[in-house]
Amino acid sequence: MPNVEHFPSSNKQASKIAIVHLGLGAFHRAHQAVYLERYRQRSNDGEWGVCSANLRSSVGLVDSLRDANYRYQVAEYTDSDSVTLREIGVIEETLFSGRDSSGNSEDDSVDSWGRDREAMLARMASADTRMVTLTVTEKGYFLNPASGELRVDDPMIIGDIASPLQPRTAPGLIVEALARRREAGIAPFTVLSCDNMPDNGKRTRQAVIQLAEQRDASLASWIASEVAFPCSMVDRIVPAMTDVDFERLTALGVNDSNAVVCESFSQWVVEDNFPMGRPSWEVEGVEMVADVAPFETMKLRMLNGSHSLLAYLGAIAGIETVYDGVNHTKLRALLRRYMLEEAAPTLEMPKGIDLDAYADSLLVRFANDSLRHRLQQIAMDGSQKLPQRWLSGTLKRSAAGQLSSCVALGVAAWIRYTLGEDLSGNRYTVDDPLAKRFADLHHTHGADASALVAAFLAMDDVVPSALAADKAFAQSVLAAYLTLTQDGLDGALAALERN
Ligand code: NAI
Ligand code: CS2
Repeated sequence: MPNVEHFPSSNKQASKIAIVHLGLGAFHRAHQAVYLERYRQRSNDGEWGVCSANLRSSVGLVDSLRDANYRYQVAEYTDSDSVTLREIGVIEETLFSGRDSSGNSEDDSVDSWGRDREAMLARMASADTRMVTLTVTEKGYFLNPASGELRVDDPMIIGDIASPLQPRTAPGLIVEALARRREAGIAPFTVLSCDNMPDNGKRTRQAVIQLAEQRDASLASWIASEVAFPCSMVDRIVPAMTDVDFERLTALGVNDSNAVVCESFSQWVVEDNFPMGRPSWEVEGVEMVADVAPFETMKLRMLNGSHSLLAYLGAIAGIETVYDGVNHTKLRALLRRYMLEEAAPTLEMPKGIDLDAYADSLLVRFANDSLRHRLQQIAMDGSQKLPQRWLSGTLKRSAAGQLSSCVALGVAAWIRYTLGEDLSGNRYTVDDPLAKRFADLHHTHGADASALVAAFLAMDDVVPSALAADKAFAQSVLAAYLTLTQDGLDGALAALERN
């Protein structure tokens, strides 16, 4: 039995709702909500209650949190010997605007949406709301991952352009709520993205302004001049809950279907640009800085880049979790090599940041024996993740004439992963907005590895064309793909060691 520390939620009166959060998933419950709960308890500041909403999936969570009077438990594990249980009570309302589907359905008709959409828009347009925060995953911004431009040809965005008063996307809801505020003479809220994207504030701004331009140029220029979109770097490993997690919590006396398990580590670095005010959350360790970019790039390339490397190589080799992967001696060595030789040298960090120590600390976090972080979860949405995790850094190295062999192996594993079948022939679902395109490429080129690799590298909305044109890199991806498919993971890792 681990050592358990309990922190009940405060019994104070409900806080005033000043934050609307879009994307009520596991991460929001275990990160932002925890910072706000701790802040509320320490400061007695009841001004920052949260209305947390889902846009297209997990209606069950929205309703069951409401039924639980918006209280739930977060279990923070240092390791299997030590856990902190926190009750969170900072969420004051939950809403659901969309329809519960796989979340990727492209044929959702406008009519099937809208349960709490008006309530959400009213909440966002209310003068009490000072901040809208987001964790809607990378694909929830509808941006081309390589160029950062709004995907105006996406069916969901087409729908929001055609029916701006009944928006279905996060950018659409923000544009409509801002239009209502402008119309009513209410100052705009601040928009804070907490998703794993480079320049996440700037990208959110791009999505919102480009969508607003489709509707009303003067609204777009009002947003451009009046709305703050600070960038942020968020970090805490919060895996999707499994049956094993719920069983462990039950053994600790926690019977809560809305509970979340996470690591004890947590970090939040935020650009200090909040014209409508913000909680003084720095008392809880939130780092308020002028420029988030170096920290964000470091985390995306080192932590998330390692995660994706493990995810694709591990998933096709039948390895289930990050913990299992990092305990595979050769995979662990690959992660170290990738971080120190191919990620760290691409970073420009402020003085005092020790990237060797950062790499070591990440390997310790990945080896947390209480987290069942499934590689299939991390492998999801690769088309939206790989540009910032691997490819932007690799492009920089390529321009300097340097070959990135670990990334080349990762790209080969990703291509093989998108077949939907591991190296032993076990099938799984490829969860990615481009899954259909991947399937078509495998169908057309499956018998010709060289053509298949070339076709994947030619997807210029994922792979920067200058990198695809680097012959040494393309050759290295092809060689790794052939070794992986012929000699398996061990063969590919042995071949890399010889390089
Ligand atoms: P989750 O699967 O528990 O929740 C995903 C959330 O995104 C749900 O609220 C879902 O409704 C929403 N969503 C998905 N597609 C959407 C779309 N197209 N439009 C609007 N909403 C959409 O995932 P979790 O763990 O909450 O992670 C969400 C995001 O948080 C990640 O993609 C990442 O950017 C960020 N994050 C997660 C971390 C983690 O360890 N779980 C750590 C750091 C950041
Ligand atoms: C992971 C991240 O799911 C993924 O792609 O790499 O969610 C990772 O767990 C977090 O960024 C850690 O902060």
